[in-house]
Amino acid sequence: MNGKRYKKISKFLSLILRHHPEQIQIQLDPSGWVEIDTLLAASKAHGTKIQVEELLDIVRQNDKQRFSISPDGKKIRANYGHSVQVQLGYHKKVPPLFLLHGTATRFLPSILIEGLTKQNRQFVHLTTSQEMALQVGSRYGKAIILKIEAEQMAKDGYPFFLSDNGEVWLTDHVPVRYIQIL
Ligand code: HQG
Repeated sequence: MNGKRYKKISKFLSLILRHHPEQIQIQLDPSGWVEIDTLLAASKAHGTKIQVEELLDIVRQNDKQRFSISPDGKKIRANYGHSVQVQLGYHKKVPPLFLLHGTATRFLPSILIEGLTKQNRQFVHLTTSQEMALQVGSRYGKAIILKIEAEQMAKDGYPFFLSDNGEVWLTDHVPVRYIQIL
């Protein structure tokens, strides 16, 4: 297995399937899916040649299960992280008592005023994994973990969705009163 190449392709797929399908002149359907054949042909035409077996292997082995293949095996989509408008069709689900959000200390002043907002994405992303929260926060600077009173939020009527990777929780906005600094 070529780890470096797989990581590069995974990043490419995230870019195309979450943010900029137009960069290789493809369109996602309203639920974020695209035909694998269409994706691979367009990728090739734009200089990124990926074999179908390789794509399937990357989806299977992906450390964060970022992508799904449709049940008929013909389409692919990203499981979370979108900035493009898609209807993922996830059902509301009661979250665990607490969820975590990794961020950078420099964002704290603003977060403590506005709460967690989705920025460029369609949702605020939360996790149960301390390790993942740390890693996610450190992408933007000195990492800090916020503990979110998720179950209470759900009781108060805020919807939560669990992405198809089984690990990333999605919600629209986390008001300040549900946020604790770990
Ligand atoms: C911060 C990764 C100022 C927020 C992860 C974050 C995730 C605020 C940044 C997924 C704020 C947005 C998404 C406010 C939130 N004021 N800053 N009011 N509210 N922020 O990248 O959650 O590896 O859009 O704390 O695992 O970091 O790509 O979101 O620091 O699941 O698959 O604004 O991406 O997955 O950053 O990451 P992002 P995120 P992948």
